[in-house]
Amino acid sequence: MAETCDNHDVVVIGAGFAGLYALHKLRGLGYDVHAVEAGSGVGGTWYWNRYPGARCDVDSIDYCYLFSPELHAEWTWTERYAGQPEILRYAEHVAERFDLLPLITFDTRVTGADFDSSTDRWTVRTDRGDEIRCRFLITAVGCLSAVRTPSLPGLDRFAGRIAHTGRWPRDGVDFTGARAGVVGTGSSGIQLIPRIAESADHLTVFQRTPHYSVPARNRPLSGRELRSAQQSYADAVQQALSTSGGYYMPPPDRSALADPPDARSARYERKWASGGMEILSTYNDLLLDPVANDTLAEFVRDKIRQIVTDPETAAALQPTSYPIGTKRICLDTDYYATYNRLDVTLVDLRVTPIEQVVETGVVTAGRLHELDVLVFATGYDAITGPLTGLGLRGTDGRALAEHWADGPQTLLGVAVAGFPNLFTITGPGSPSVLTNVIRSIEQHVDWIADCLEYLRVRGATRIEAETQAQEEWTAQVTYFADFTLYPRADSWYLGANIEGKPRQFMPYVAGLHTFRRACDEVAGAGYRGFRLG
Ligand code: NA7
Repeated sequence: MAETCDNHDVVVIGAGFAGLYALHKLRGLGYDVHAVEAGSGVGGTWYWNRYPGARCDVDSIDYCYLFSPELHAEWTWTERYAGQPEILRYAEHVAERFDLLPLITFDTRVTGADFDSSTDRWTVRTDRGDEIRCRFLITAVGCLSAVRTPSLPGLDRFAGRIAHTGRWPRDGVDFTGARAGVVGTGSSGIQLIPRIAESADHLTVFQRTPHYSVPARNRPLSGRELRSAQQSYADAVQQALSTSGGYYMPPPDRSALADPPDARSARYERKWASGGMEILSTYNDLLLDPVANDTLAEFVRDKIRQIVTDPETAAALQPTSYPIGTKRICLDTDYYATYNRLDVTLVDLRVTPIEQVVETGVVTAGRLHELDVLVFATGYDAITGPLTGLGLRGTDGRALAEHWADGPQTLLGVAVAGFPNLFTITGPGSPSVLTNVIRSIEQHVDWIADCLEYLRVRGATRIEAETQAQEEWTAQVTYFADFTLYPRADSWYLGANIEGKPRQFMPYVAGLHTFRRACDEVAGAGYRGFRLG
């Protein structure tokens, strides 16, 4: 944006799935709304994560918008789990179909924003020197967008190519004949590793913590499945309203400990054979009871022992330090079998940590692993990182990062005390990362839009979360999490992957349906817990 644009009703930061829907919804209600996007195109996560093998871990027939029946009817997915290029095409299609591109300024990063209490307006600053004023500011920056590269000693000396999965170069990385290294074995690493192994001369995987992974069993969707999905729009809408994850999954009806071991294994085998994270809903207590949980964890460990032929490598790949499912379970295609290739080496960093990076590679315990390309699949400063990085200042002049120095506090995940007229789609305290995120996004945006309408009708120009209501909501998020096994893993849900980050479980675990009810109750009570002016 070359000029300063005054007086938008709403500025949206980000043009991923949340930003696109916010633009469409609010323009439809007559607001003057504009988005600022750091990338050169729409798609957010799916714009940046172009690494080989990048793929959704939610079924594609669910991982799409429901706000438009026409869009739902006309789009055809090709695979059970859509790959990054297809999801990006979908986001681009949505932006074009609903004529959203003129509302977006690309290649522009928000660097700060201040609220002026005398005018009830935000002033947003960008890295292009713009100042944009708006009544309402909506962050649509995603939960996994602040990439994190470990500060390994000597990294700047490395003479080869470096890439991060979350900022993959648009022109790609050629692994043909290369000696490649991957640091990190979460969802991104597990998707990427088998694909690099196919073309690299040699691949070295640097693993700190083994993650649990189950087969995706990705496959083309049949015509029958697609017709059925397209015809069941009304069911999908109903499921969005009534289910915990925002889409249908058969509800488990009993404890893992109610079945004898043979019957239990047979059930797990069926889920393993059909693939996907549904294996976690085989029983109703897998995320609640450590003994129940360990039956599934042991089943997966046993699979690893069966697949990986070298016993030492198989042992290093078996997760034991946290309950299965308490870090997001990974879906893979041939991940464990990749370690049977002679040109793939696993380095267990718990035994031999990285000492330094040198010009020619990575040194662990005095041994040099020579590399031409070094890939970091080392994740994100999740959920809060994208928000604290925006430079937002509250009415007291303090940055959001300062407000959250002891852990994030929000009301319903979408509002922060001291930051009037700010809405944080998928913020901490929202269920989004434990659900089909697009369903959560649609709920959040619809709720925000209703809220703006409520203010407009009353001629109000300001809304702000009350501190006490925010404290109660944040306490409730922790209270629900403590009923589960989630807090037992050093996961990004807790901020545990970032040194010095306060350890606080951030997602709301009680499900999207319960969250929706809580949000509707607040709205129905005249935005209880918010101060309007
Ligand atoms: P994740 O799931 O946060 O995984 C990051 C991986 O990188 C994980 O294995 C980390 O090990 C590892 N890591 C992080 N820092 C280091 C250092 N310093 N040294 C070695 N290894 C390190 O990120 P992803 O991108 O894979 O997935 C993010 C989400 O995207 C995922 O949950 C899905 O929702 C989709 P650790 O476990 O911390 O020991």
